[in-house]
Amino acid sequence: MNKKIKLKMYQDMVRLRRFEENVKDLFAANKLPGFVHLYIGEEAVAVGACNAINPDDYITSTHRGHGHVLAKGARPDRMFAELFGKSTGYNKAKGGSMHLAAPELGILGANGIVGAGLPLATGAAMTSKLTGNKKVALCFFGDGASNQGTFHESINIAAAYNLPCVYICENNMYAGGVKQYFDGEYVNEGMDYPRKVKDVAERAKGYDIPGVIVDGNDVEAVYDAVKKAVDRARNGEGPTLIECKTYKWRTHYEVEPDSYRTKEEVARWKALDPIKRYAVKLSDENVIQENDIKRIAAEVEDEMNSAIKFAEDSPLPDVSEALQDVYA
Ligand SMILES: Cc1ncc(C[n+]2csc(CCOP(=O)(O)OP(=O)(O)O)c2C)c(N)n1
Ligand SMILES: [Mg+2]
Repeated sequence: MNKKIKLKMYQDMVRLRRFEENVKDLFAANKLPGFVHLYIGEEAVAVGACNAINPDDYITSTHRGHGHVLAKGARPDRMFAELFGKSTGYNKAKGGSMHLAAPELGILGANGIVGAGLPLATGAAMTSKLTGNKKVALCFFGDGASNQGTFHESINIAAAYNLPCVYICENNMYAGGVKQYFDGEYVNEGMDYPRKVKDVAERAKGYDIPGVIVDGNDVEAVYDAVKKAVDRARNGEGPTLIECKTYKWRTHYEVEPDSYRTKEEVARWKALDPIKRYAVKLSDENVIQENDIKRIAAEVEDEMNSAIKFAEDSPLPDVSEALQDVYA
């Protein structure tokens, strides 16, 4: 991996983190309508994965989607505008946080329906196969979504037709407040957990496709696994299921009480901060110096401040537009 990609991935993770820290503060200040689910702590997954594909490849996302959308190349000013409900947002304020979409960038949408991105990505991969456009679809979804019927139906058809789709499960250990497995020895007695298998990747066996487990807080490990799966998909060898073990630092959605997990558990995962870990690794490799870290932080600060200003200064949509671009 060359130095340029490493530096870009570091900067991208800082951009995702600062975008969302700003969303957190703006939401707390009552400046954003609706709900927000934050991705803080999981940045290595979106950044590692999106740097392993081409700008015109497809992604589908989730209710926790700001990171995927930003990592795939969306502009923070138009993203903030969408969150603020302004007419300059990617979807003229009709998408908001959970339905941010930019098809012109291959971003087929964040999605408020758990598991709904899986058939969309599979359909995009089917388009690619039928038209021969050589594009690959990356499908981000959560551990909870892997218990939905859409997961099984989508992977079944993608496997059967060798579709160019890479299924990326972000196992952040919880679906809402429901723990997916005990973070240590796995003992599932009765109804403790909503899944019998410890690892989601295990389910790949049922579809005869590769199932890979990756440290989701290690951006290069994610990049390598996704690159391999993408090359395979582009060569017509079919889909891969990649399970990234990670953790959400904030609670399920902003302002929900964080009552379902211990402070010690959260602290243990915060110590595995994907951004700090990568800064240490890149300094050890002499790829990055202290002044680069400061420069990147300052650049990202400027980018986010002007993006927020753009959103704040933008007009609200006119009431006459209320029924435009509405299909259902
Ligand atoms: C079909 C459907 N069922 C339930 C919900 C309510 N809901 C929203 S997020 C969520 C948990 C999703 O967990 P996971 O897929 O692990 O994603 P995470 O929030 O951990 O990123 C649930 C049950 C929903 N939005 N859609
Ligand atoms: Mg989850």
